[in-house]
Amino acid sequence: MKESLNGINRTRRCEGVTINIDSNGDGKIDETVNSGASFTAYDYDINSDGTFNILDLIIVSRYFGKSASDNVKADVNKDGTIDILDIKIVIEHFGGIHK
Ligand SMILES: [Ca+2]
Ligand SMILES: [Ca+2]
Repeated sequence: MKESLNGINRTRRCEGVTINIDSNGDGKIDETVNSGASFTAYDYDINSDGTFNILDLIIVSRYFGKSASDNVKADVNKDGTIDILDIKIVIEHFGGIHK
């Protein structure tokens, strides 16, 4: 398990993420979302245990599609919705630690 984690990109860049959405599968981009947000390490340690791992990912996944009012920490990029952008941020920091 540890070896497989070594292959994960552990970049700590804290810039927004851009996702193109083709909701009807016609090959045309219907919507482009750019969070444009900046983050602190604390923001994506959802369970506040000092590490970024599957437990944080599970929490965000559990609230997928819900609003920030359901779990303010799971809305990692603070855009009001818990969605793929928040999961992406947690994955980008997967395996990291902070103090
Ligand atoms: Ca954590
Ligand atoms: Ca969000």
